[in-house]
Amino acid sequence: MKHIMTVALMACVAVCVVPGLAVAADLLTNGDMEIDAGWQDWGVPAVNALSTDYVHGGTYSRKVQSNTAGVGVRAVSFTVSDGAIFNISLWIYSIDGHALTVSAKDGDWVQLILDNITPPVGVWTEYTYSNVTISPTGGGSQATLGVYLNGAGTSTWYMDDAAWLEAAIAPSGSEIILK
Ligand SMILES: [Ca+2]
Repeated sequence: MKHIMTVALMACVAVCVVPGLAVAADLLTNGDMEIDAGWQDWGVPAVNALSTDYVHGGTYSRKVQSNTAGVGVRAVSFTVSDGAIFNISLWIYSIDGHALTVSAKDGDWVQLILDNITPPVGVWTEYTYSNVTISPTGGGSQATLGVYLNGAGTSTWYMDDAAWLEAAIAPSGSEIILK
């Protein structure tokens, strides 16, 4: 037991007190879609609601129905820092396989991600974007992540387990001090 505690303490010395070692923190509000908050209309979708129809994790997902190109839902705006690097991901379940667009904006509302996808029907699919870098002046409070209908038509889809995480930045050797 003493040995285990010593190892744990050493791990904490190495990880917990090293300045600059990034710990991933999700900047999205309600990324797991478990409550009715954090996701607002982008345009005027027919449906933007908490749902239990199809769920990736937990009890709820967010149901979206859009009948208009460019219309869907997005995360309530949040703040990112200049030059920050993020790993962004979300899960989508499509009822009809209609083309959608995954879009992310930086803190100045400049496009970060613009990914036109054709989600498969009836299966949860993860979309991941690694090492997405905010420009040296791209910080600000308008960052968002959203999904909208790509092109004319109508589509119903579900979203769950979205995350906007600080990318872990490996410290240089000189920053690690083991005692
Ligand atoms: Ca969920």
